[in-house]
Amino acid sequence: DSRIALPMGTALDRFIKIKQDDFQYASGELSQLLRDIALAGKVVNREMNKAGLINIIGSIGTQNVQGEDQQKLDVLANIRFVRAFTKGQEVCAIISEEDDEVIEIDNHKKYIVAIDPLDGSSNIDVNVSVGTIFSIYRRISPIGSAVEEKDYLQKGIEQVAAGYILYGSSTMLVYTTGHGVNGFTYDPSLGEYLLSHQNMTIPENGSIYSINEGSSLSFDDGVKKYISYCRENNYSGRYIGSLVADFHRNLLKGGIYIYPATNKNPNGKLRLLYECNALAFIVEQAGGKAVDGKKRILEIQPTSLHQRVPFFVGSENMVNKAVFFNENS
Ligand code: P6P
Repeated sequence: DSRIALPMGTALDRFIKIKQDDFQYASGELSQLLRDIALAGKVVNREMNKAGLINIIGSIGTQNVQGEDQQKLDVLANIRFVRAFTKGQEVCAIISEEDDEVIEIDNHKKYIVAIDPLDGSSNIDVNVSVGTIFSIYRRISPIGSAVEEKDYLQKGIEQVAAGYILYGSSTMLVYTTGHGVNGFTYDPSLGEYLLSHQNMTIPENGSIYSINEGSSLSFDDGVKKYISYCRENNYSGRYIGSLVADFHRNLLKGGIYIYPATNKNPNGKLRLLYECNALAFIVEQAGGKAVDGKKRILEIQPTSLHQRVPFFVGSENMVNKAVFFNENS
């Protein structure tokens, strides 16, 4: 059984060390940054578990850059992750769903982080799993200079690491540094993430499709035809309404998640920089595929911090079939 109960620190070092020769950067700094993320995830996890008991559920009356009500926990999560990156001293700038502008930390550091601190936060007060999604890039401009647009509008193929934390029936950290995908399950009794899913791969076929069919009338013909194809093949519709939870289940079992263009969201709802690129990197590293309906997500040149893209992600053969219907409609 590949489930090795190794403390993350050891496993993380072990994985980073094994890959040291392939690693372009001082892996110690990247592994430290991943530890900073893991630590912030422990804190958010603790607050999440208390959410039902103390008054941090529900919105605080403010809205984020997306015009979405900010739930108290997503504001708290944003504070925790920004603080972890500031204290961790590895990051020069952060792009967060919760902040309109780039958060500049320290021009003398080399890593850029794009993060959705708590995606699906509207699910918190109904006790449905939510998640943190992050991407890590190496800055292009010289260390010591001011961070520039070219540093934080990099294509997804430039990511040095990406991952998510799923706050579900158990809390899991799943990430890649470009050498496969590994999953760590948090053990609160030890305060450690234990390596529970080594070298995760997504089945190339699946029979689960995840899409909000309430928007069907406004789907493009290609999407409508693909959904009909899923029904004709007796696939199961599974849509939690929380991207990380749907993505994670499909990663383990095989499946496809689609958030296409709709009347309400003509470019889709999900954001390229801190949602789609990270999950696209992970799914490709696990043997799957991620496109905007035609083009590989990781090759899209970002033009703005909070831009949205249509998102088709999951088992390779399922994504290929969806693209086929898109291109032949
Ligand atoms: P809809 C949550 O707000 C989110 O960003 C994803 O986690 C989720 O998959 C999607 O939006 C749900 O959106 O329009 O189907 O309610």
